[in-house]
Amino acid sequence: MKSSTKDTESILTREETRTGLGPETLKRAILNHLFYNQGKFPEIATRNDYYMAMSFAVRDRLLQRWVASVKKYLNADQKIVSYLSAEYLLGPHLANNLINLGIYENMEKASNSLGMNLDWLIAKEQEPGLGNGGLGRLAACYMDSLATLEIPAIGYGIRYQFGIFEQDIKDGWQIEDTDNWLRRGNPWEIAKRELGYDVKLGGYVQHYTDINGKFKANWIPGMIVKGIAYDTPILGYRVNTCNTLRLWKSEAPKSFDFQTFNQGLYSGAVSDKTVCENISKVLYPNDEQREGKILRLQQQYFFVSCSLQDMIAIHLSQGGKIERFYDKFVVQLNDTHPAIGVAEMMRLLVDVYEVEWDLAWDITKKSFAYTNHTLLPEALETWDQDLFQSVLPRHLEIIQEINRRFLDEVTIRTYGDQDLISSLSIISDGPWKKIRMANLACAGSFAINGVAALHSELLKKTVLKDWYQLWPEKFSNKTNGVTPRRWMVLSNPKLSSLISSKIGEGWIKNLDELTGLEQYADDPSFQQEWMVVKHEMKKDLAKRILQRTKIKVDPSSIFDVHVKRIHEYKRQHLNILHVIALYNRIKQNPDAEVVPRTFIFAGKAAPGYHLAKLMIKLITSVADVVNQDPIVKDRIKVVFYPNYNVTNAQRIYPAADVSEQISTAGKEASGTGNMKLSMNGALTIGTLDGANVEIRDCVGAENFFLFGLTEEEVQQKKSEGYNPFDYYMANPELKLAIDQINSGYFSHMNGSVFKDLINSLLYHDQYLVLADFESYVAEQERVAEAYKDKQRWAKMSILNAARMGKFSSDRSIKDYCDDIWKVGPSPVELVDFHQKTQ
Ligand code: NTF
Repeated sequence: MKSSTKDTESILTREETRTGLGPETLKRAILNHLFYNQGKFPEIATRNDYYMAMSFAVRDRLLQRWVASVKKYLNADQKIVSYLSAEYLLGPHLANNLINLGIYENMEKASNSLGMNLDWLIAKEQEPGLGNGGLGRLAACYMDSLATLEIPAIGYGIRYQFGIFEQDIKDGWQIEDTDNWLRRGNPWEIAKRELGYDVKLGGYVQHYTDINGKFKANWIPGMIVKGIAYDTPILGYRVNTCNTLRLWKSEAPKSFDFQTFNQGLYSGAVSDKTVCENISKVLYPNDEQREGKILRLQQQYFFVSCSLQDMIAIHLSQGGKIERFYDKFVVQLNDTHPAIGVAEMMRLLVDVYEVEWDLAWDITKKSFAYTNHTLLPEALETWDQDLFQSVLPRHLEIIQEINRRFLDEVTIRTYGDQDLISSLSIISDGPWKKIRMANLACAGSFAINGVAALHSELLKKTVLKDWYQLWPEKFSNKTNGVTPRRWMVLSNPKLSSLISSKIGEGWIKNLDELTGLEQYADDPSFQQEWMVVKHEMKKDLAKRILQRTKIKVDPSSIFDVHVKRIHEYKRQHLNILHVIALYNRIKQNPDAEVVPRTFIFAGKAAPGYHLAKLMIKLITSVADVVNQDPIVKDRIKVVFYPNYNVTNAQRIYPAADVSEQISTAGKEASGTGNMKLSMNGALTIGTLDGANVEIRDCVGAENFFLFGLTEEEVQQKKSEGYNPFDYYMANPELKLAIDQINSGYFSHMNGSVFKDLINSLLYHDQYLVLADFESYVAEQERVAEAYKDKQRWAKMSILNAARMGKFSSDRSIKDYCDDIWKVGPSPVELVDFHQKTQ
């Protein structure tokens, strides 16, 4: 029945009442949620109640767009990008969604009229820390860009009950606390209780021949876990596209095993439930370090199996044929963590859908693409074959069969080259066989990419050399990027407004437009405005530093920022050795001219990584001495800002003058903090590593502080037999610094505290800290010199931001879409649901 004009009007008013974006409507929506969802009223509502009510109000607006997007994807024969990642380091949703919806100001008005401060409410959110570092944060930036570019996409992952631990510092040491982020509920997720998949684990495989004489496998599991979907809508910037992040929670198929219960074995029945729930309980806190534990393999298989079952269900429900799975989905593997998907896809096709092996392998290879994120050998995942078999007995058989056929092909192509065959084999030979996940990913994917130009080149020369030799056409580079929505608009609103006042707002969606700022780089009044904003942000950070660490820092000093996971290859110890050298210069000559500097460190160490934890203790110990020494007269300060996470990163980047990107060349695959800092006007001091190389190319060598050995020089030095002790003996400043640490100068005369760290530097130094020390210190002098010239510094800072267009994750995602996924935008129209349901 056609509705009359009057009806349509009332429908529209109703829609406006429900999901309108004006301040009055938003205010009413908040109150409605407060009353009818939470049973609270203003007199008794807590700040958290208001945060929840506001989030629900925002979520309603997301859902309106989400439903329209999902409908479109179900109907259109549009391909969907499926991003498989064990980690998503999302950061808080509320403010981000306000920005993407374009209602930040309106919401501010709404909350003011309720007597609430929007910033307070935003600060109430417990951020979902479902990732360790760069890899997880990249997945989050990519979800933002996929939606903003209107690309149909689903992100699949694990709904960890406990994300990355919270870090505290006690007596200078890192203390870990569990991250109970769901404690107060999560307004951003929608549990799809009815949407679940069974996942088998353990047990054994029976083989039989069916009535048609076909050879069949029947996997009898040791246990079955249920994966329940929890969906989080991910809205793009000022578009209607709202994609899905689908995270799986593990549960027991039935909450009680009544048979066991009736026999009086209550604890047995409950422990089954516990075992199942354990799978999605906690994120492994290791960055760049594989964890060969059963639970980790179970986690990986669990989420990948649920996700593939889900994709197949979606495809078939739309009338798709299983043989044409790859027309509907392209599956991107975010590192090897989801690489078991290759074997699981084969199992589903062959065992469940009865597809012939060759066809199944063809379908699989057309569906998967693999991104490598590291060259570090300790991060390349392998599984002990025995352990693997105990968890996934059927997959072991499948991998053996994939490998047998695959090596046959290699043998033919290489005329039986034994070295190649054994390096490409998915299962290593030798007495302790291992399943090599990178090899499984490479064999099962049609595309393989690295995450920065240098990294992709090194992949081809080192870890994946033999793969490149045989399948060069699979390889490409996709340099990482970051979303300017979160990392500029949201975290640095003042700088963003200043930029927009000059060049309009187009840069937010098209970051290349930042080049429009170049014409103002020499303009003294713009320089002045730029530096005023920077100073404001430094004052804000100084306040927080004082609150959090009780250390008073001077916002006029250089804010020299080294924030990232703590790892030897990232070389926080190189930085602190420079701090000690500066300190000694002041001690030796108290009147020496020193450009005041605040060294700001932040980052978590993996709980089991002894040397990384010692590095934190060293930083805090040096801080204790330097910050208090009257001779220093506050000219240098050292701060370790605890609990580095997305929320804290958003506060630190805008205040940074100097960005420390000082990894040993060839070790940092890309880095993404380097991009965020530079976008916010920090100048980089860095090595030719990861994306630093491309950042320097873009911003210009004259706007970048370069030091250190190149990757080739690193290799050369190592092959010549690098001896760190020679460097220690040859450089008096370095020797003094190390001797002081050793003698207990920074640790109440107890030199043994740092023994392991010092020994590792003096006698191994695999990351060439000592070899790079001299060149680092010299370059830091140039940094200080440059900072003295305020105009020059301002110009360099402006040019850094102006030339960062390439490092938007929008550009990265476009590259993936064009070269790998072959998927284009599919704009979404808002639907009037009331009219539809009349
Ligand atoms: C990280 N890799 C790399 O270490 C970073 O350089 C890079 O920026 C990010 O990935 C994102 O690409 C890992 O965390 C892992 F797991 F691969 F080791």
